[in-house]
Amino acid sequence: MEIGGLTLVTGAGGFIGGHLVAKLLQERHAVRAVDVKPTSDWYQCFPHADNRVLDLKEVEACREAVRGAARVYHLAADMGGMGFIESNKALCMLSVLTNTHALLAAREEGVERYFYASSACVYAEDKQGEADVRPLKESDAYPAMPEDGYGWEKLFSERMCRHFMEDFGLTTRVARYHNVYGPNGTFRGGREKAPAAICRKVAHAKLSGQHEIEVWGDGEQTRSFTYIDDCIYGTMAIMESDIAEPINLGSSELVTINQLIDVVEEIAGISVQRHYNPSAPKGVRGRNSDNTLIRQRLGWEPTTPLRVGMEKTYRWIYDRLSTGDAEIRGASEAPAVSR
Ligand code: GKE
Repeated sequence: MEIGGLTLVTGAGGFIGGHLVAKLLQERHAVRAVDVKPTSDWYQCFPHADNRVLDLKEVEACREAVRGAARVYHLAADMGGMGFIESNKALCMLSVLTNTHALLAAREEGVERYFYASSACVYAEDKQGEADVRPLKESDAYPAMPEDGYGWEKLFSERMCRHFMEDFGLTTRVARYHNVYGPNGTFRGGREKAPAAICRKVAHAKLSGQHEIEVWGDGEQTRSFTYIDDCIYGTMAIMESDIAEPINLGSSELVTINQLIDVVEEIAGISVQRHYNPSAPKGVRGRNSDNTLIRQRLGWEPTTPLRVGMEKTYRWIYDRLSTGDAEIRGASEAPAVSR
């Protein structure tokens, strides 16, 4: 017997979307999973979900996706790590079409709650100029100077969610994700983020016997990395909360990229020579999540230690590289979900 009404997840073929569908099904929700990619290209695809391939830049496709849904998790976006968003600013901004059309359709359908996946890329760049960065509070998004392209789309879409709530009464919830990582996500091809990229490079070094890797930048830039299980738990908690303003959803464990590499070397059991490439995409110098608000409002914050999450991520990537498997699992491989 399913719980509550139908839940729509857009971007369901992607990394975070796939994990969210899995969790919702596990908790016995009825799920419609939508992505623009064919299901054979989804990281996870579950037979028990109502899986649909739709281009949500089209408003009619959004109307079909939203039809009958009580809740919408809008994760669909054309995005990736720094290697992608620095060189695809227009493509990233076109994601504004999907959120705008999804909001229109959700309002028309009378959806009960609408979650929008925003990003730490909305934060003002002048607050992220030092490696020893002060953790970002939600108010640090203004005065606005977000990441070019992608960050502006995310910030604009946050405000669309706010005004659809204020003017039309649609209950919207917004979380700003801080560099989410974990298994069942991309680790090669250009859209990968640093955790998966470093796992791939070290795993390849181990498998090839060539113990050297390229590192983008000088390795002293800092980030916090959020394990996928924390992201999913926080996403579902924020959806059901009374938190009406955008809120950080991120780890507060700040590390340099060199320290990230140290962690992966220790997991892999090898050490690698590091070739630093200062001309590679770098993004901001430092970024960390201030979790004061989420602790106050939810009595919780992401706590999975980087070492724990990276062990799971590295093992998954190493296994794929060593067996030559693709990273996508598609409909055939995804684990069956007990109802
Ligand atoms: N992707 C990647 N690949 N990054 C590397 C690599 C590598 O091989 N080697 C070092 N880095 C460095 C990058 O130069 C950057 O300074 C840092 O790791 C993190 O890069 P990233 O994971 O690609 O992306 P960012 O954290 O800079 O930005 C991402 O933030 C997310 C939200 O926190 C965005 O690309 C979005 O994925 C998202 O908004």
